[in-house]
Amino acid sequence: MSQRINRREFFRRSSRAAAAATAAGATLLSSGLAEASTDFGLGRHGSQRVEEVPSFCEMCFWKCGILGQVRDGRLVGVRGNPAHPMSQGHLCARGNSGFLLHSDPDRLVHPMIRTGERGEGKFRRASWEEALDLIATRMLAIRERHGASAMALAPHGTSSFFIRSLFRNFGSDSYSVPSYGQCRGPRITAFHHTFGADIGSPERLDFERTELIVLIGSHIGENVHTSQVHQFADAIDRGARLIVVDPRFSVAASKAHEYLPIKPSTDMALLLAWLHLVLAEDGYDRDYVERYTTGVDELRRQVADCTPEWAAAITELPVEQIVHTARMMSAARPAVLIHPGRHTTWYGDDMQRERALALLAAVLGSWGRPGGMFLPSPIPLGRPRCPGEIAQDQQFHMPQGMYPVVEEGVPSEVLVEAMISGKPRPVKGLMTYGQNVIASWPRPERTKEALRQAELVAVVDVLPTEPTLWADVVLPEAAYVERYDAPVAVRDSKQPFVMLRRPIVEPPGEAWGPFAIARELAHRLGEPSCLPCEDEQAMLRHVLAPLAIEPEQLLPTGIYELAAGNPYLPAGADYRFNTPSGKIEIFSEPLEQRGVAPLPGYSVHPGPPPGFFRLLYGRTPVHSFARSQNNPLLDEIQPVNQLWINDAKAEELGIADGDPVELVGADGVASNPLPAKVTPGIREDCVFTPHGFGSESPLLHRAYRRGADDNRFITNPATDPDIGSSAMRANFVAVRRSDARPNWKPPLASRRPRRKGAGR
Ligand code: MGD
Ligand code: MGD
Repeated sequence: MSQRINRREFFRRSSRAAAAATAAGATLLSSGLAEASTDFGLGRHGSQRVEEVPSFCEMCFWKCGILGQVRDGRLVGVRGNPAHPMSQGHLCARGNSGFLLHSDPDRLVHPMIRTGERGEGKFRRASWEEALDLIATRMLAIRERHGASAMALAPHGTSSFFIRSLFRNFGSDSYSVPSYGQCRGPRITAFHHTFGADIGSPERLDFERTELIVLIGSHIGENVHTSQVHQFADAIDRGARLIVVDPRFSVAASKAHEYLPIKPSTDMALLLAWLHLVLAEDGYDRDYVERYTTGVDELRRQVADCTPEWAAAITELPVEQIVHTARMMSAARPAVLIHPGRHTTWYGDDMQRERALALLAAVLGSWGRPGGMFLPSPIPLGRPRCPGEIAQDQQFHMPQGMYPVVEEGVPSEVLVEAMISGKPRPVKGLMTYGQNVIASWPRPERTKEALRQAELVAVVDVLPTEPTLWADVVLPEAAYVERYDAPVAVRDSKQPFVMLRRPIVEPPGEAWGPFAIARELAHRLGEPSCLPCEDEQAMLRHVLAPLAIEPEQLLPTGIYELAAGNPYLPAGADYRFNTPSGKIEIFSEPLEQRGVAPLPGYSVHPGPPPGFFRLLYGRTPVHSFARSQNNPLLDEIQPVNQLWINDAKAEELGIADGDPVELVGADGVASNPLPAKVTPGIREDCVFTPHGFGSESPLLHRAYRRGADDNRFITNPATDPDIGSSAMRANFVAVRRSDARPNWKPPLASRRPRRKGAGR
């Protein structure tokens, strides 16, 4: 049994330790890890006493608090940090197992230089000096010949903070982030153009006070963001009602009061009909709309014909259910929490679908109101900027009128095209930094083609995932339990706070932390003043300086809580939204001026041809994207993804539950085998599988070719014309039984021996 301490005791011990350290005049950070870990309280791991070091997780991007457990200098486990205001001591399976990344035998531990062909994954060991010199020499040559923006960056994750600054100092505005282009981009831009603010990450959703939750494709429970899952479950326990719109009977759908098994790709019609009903039946928040919004009359005209009958024919949902759910929202307003979704790049009109969703929240009066969407707290954090950085808003030059309201980076499609054809301007080099561009960008074969032609491919990673195979130079980064990162400010929580990541154990081999990698590369690029902090300690002080707190104050618990702002619109006072009109912009003139529809409208998306299904994908609770499949514990729990297929369709195809099956694309390419989950809980026109399986990297000994890679079949992304994000659900697959021998063992749950008497 591990020793548990309650929250008060936790703080008592931590502050006592911190006080003792301060009294002794200890410079905790400069003397590093040893003091840091002994300074924090002791805990237990099984029967062993361990030191516990607070930090935060990076198995996904929710950043839950962890306590790394160290015994005799070895990392033996982690548990949730009870001081973390959001995760409050809870961790998911990935968070609990993530520490095994430290000892993964496949880890990248030395810099490497390619010896074989691109894609072969053949390397020789190199020194850091040689590897960095090679990257710098080629980057400078590319800049010399083609301009700085011909060197592109594909960053993701907390550690890419410094390299992004360095690239902007180098002069390059070519970067592509999946968190925008393949994830949150549509909602970020839609919410900015409506409320003058994003919904944030974590999403500022008021689960604590809501009366009605509406999930449109958000499969909370399979999509595991620990604190959000808890908040969701608590809200349901408390009696909040739940509407779930999903073509698949998801975990969340199983809790729903109203489940709408919508025809995939038709959510826009449902949203427009809901807007029509809420406005036509006077179910909207008239005072709020008059006071805070502009353009409701134009919206009323826009949705005049979007009757429930019209939407029912498109969505294949009953008219009565569309009407009933609209009335549920009107009755619960403003305490209606319409989840904006997170992976929002679906069908190609995604920015507009998110606008429709935002407008529904606006007319129900939910933005800035209890039970709806709350407001952020401003936290000024420093940034070790490079003095020569180009302006943040400088964007990759796109041809006139192309993706007119893209907000962050270059759409991956544009970058890949630029690497292959040199249009609209040449991109000759790519550095991936914490991003798997082969598993995460659509059309992976085209991405490989771009990598094949590049003058430089540099990969900074912790594991040899697919991009490594294509690298000229591989740099091994210290994993999240082994390094400092820039402190992270969480503004999007009712209790705002800052958290610290620090090393819990030494990195294996010669892996380096991100600050050292960026600094050393900066020197070689002739930018010695870039990242103007001497070392990591100075960096921490610099980032925290605007808050007038010292890094030592974060050491005891890893967390520093800040004064909270008002999460709701101030009653009775005027409020100016950060939009040109100062109001919530229902009709958006700025969009219209950029040639984008100022109000959302319906467009038809082609359906699957005969014999094909629409390929839907999503999350599975115990894995993250394509980054966790090599973890031995998570692999035990879930070694392979399953293919959800409708039972009637499966019968037609002669497929039984558990049979190995293959996906077959329009180009005839078949996937690795994966087990079928035959169920009435999915519509007949689509199949579903969790993303991230079927790695093509033989250097990953567990993950290699285990299960099917959804991304291999995303060959026809319908790029959003407004922001260039990759709509990934516009692809169709056939399904057939597979003759291949399954290369997975049964998942843990089905192997566990039954207890005597169980099930009687
Ligand atoms: P991962 O598969 O997690 O996804 O996109 P990515 O972040 O690219 O790949 C992360 C890479 O970073 C891996 O190579 C991993 O080994 C490496 N890595 C992990 N930790 C570290 C670290 O600490 N430092 C460094 N340097 N490297 C590290 C995710 C993106 O994918 C997102 S956010 C979404 S929502 C989209 N989802 C999605 C989907 O569902 N289906 C398909 N087909 N594509 C998708 N693309 C998007
Ligand atoms: P979506 O892809 O929008 O993801 O999580 P979400 O934002 O919840 O939702 C997938 C659901 O949409 C599925 O249930 C699918 O059946 C349904 N769906 C498919 N097509 C349609 C449609 O046309 N209409 C409707 N209404 N529904 C449809 C993604 C989120 O998950 C993200 S972006 C990240 S970065 C995190 N990643 C992650 C992870 O990798 N692993 C785990 N365990 N949790 C994660 N949480 C986060």
